[in-house]
Amino acid sequence: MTIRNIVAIDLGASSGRVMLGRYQSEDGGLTLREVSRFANQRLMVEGYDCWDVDALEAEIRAGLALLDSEGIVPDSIGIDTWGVDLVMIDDEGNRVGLPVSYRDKRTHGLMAKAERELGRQAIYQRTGIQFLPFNTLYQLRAFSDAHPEQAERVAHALLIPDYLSWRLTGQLNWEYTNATTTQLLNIDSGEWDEKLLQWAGARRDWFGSASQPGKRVGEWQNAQGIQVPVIAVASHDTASAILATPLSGDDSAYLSSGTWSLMGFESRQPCTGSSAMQANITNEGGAEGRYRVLKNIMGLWLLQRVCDELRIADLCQLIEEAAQLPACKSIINPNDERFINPASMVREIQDACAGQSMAIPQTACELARCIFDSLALLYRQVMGELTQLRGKSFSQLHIVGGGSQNHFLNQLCANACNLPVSAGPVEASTLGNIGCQLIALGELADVGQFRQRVVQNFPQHSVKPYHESAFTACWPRFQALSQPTKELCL
Ligand code: ADP
Ligand code: LRH
Repeated sequence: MTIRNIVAIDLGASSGRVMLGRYQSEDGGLTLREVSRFANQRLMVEGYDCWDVDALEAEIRAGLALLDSEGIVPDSIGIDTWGVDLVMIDDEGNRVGLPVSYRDKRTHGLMAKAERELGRQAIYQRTGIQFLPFNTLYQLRAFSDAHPEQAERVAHALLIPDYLSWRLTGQLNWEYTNATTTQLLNIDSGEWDEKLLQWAGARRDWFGSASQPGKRVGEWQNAQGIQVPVIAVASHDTASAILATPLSGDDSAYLSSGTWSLMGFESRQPCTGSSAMQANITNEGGAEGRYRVLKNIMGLWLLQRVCDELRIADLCQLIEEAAQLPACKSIINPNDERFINPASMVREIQDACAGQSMAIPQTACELARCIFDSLALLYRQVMGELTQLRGKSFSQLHIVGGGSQNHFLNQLCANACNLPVSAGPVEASTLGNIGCQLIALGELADVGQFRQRVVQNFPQHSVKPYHESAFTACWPRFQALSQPTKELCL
């Protein structure tokens, strides 16, 4: 029996984990074991909202050391994380500036400035990437405007997974799927776009050419001096999640549900026409030349913040209580930019409801119900945009990620979109990370074969839609509400 031990380091915006995948070549059996799990917390440094990349690195090394202490030598290691954020280093390998988070306000106004100076259509045609105010394009401009003396010292700009794999191996790499999230990669050439880099105040030599997922970047050395290959997987967590989503054909859509909800479909061709731009649909890079045609929805971030503020420890009970409440008493547009990082999410939701003369949610479960109904309505809206773009309806929606454990929200989503839902796998990003390594090691032929292994080893939960009259009744109101609000993506 040949067993492969594959380590996936999977960092989401809310938590990170070191996971061990054990794959049996003969029967295709795949199991997952959580080696360690840790919170990913942002902290204020010098007035900036930052990631604690040193703490994350320490957690990664601790997880690898745990495996070491068990005598497990991995066949390979892969790292995936959230997109768009980066770390700068000088030519001696010291960090330059701070690892600022995409939630920081430093990019305020810069997306509008770029549109004025370069043209919205020109930026979209060059990149095919949605307009999000925190894209790396705007983050780099914020950095170079505020700290020109630091920009002078930069030798390399590394996205978070590339930074962490450099810390483990000493080798530089710029992985393609995550590079596309920057809005700096030219969609036609696959190279960094000189004009956009120039606008951002970034030098071309800060970046190397983007590498396709599956490249062996270097080696990490364990305590016994054994060299373990580090593979640059589809290092954008959403790319990894989609890689592990068992899409059952061209008519399947996906919803990667975590801090963010990423709803879309897979395509061999990008969708960069005017209706795609109008709807702010993105074309992020996927494995094997596929595009992830999708839209960002602000997702369970709203709930995470409410739970933190109200110190809710039992999420399952909160969901259960929210499910008992009447539907659609208060609704908001979750993509309103006011929810990106408000001082208080509870107050922001209450103010948004008051501003629309709606019932003001007071308790944690009323707030949760408002978030769930509003997300479901936004899912319906985005599903409509995707359907229109494709010119063909979908027959199924796959919900993956931590949020797929929320059976109540899965049901609301099925009802709102009027589509059968298949929920799971929960650890989709981790699995996609492992899948890419198995392909790189020659254990599996391609993504299609890996998805068969996902179906074989990780059961999914089916949800049938039923008619929800409250959604039908408040749909016009939601549409009216989401028109004039300042959308994160518009
Ligand atoms: P990220 O990768 O962005 O950090 P995850 O995919 O880990 O996010 O998903 C985190 C979300 O999953 C949480 O915000 C929470 O709403 C949801 N979640 C986690 N565990 C459960 C659970 N047992 N039941 C329902 N929802 C859950
Ligand atoms: C989800 C995610 C998403 C990005 C956002 C920054 O974790 O990677 O795909 O848009 O974080």
